[in-house]
Amino acid sequence: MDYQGGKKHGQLLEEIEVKLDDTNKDLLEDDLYKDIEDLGEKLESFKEKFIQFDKDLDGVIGVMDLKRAMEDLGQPKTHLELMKMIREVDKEKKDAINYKEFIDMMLGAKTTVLKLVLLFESKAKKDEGQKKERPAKKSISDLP
Ligand SMILES: [Ca+2]
Repeated sequence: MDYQGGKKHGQLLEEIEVKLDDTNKDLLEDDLYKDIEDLGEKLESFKEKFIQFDKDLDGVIGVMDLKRAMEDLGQPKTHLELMKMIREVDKEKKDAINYKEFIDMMLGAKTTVLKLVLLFESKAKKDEGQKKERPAKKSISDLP
């Protein structure tokens, strides 16, 4: 989260964490999810992932957020690919993924590209252990 330091960013981050914590609390009490093992821990990690992907911290993962997040992961995608990834998850058809949709995706049975990326990334992080490197692959095709 070293992307855009400064006071404003810190405040936004705090605000969104409070908001997502509230949603997590509601979800923990939701009958729909009561059978899921370690739900609290899972929701906590989903919250962190969501924030990692919501680059501008406005509460939804839009196409520009996803573009930057995928670049951070060293997996740049075309606009079309990004839109496809979002539309797989975006039930409200707003061309962005809100937190509830994100949770439904992570807990749901459906396999989406974004979910695969997240699962793969978690595993890669574990395998990587202490080593911390930020892939910064950019190419001419990524220019707007
Ligand atoms: Ca956003």
